[in-house]
Amino acid sequence: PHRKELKQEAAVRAAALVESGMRVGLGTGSTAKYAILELGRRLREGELTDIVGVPTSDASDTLARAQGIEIVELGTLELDLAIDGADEIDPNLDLIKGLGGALTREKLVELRAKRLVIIADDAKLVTRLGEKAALPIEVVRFGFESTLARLADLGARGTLREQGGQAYVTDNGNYIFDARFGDALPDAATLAERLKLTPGVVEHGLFLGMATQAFVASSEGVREIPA
Ligand code: DER
Repeated sequence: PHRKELKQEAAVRAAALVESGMRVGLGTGSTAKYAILELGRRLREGELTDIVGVPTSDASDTLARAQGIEIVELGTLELDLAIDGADEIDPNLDLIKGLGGALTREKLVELRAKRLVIIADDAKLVTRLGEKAALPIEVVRFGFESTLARLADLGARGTLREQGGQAYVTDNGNYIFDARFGDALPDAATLAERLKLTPGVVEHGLFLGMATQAFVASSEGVREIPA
């Protein structure tokens, strides 16, 4: 099957965990999109009722509303389940996220979920975070050059994300720096801490100890982690 069907299958498995009455965190990206579409289908076919969604991006907000999902503000809500994609998944279910530009709202929503279900194809599996994907770091626009210099002092090498020849701007009005740390990378937890202590940094794409399970699709089918 093609990558599209793989993503779709993983998304259907995650959406099947949603029960009527649940409060659901709605992820962002091409895989999370399938989960939102599947929730819409289940609602339309009467399999599900009375769910509310908290979207992690303007794009997912628009998509979810179009699917007939009732949208609510995060506020101080506790969510039953959040479903989202990832850029990298390591054996401990630690993640790199943010290639879709929604990392800050994703992290804020997903920290409020009792369960964070990750959906992806097997291309996202790594043995060590940083093997394949850059680490997205959201920075405030004001003085971003000096923030990038502070990140370089931490060993970061990378580029300011662009879109259509302009600097990419997140839903929160910030920029994103896609960073690589090479082998100088301290362990993920240390790096996460150092990034949060860096003035000008809003959030980073290390999602450590947050995911509770993952559905990973490959040509052999959908694998659940933990098994
Ligand atoms: O930006 C994000 O965090 C997305 O979830 C991204 O990491 C996964 O997007 P994809 O499902 O389109 O690969």
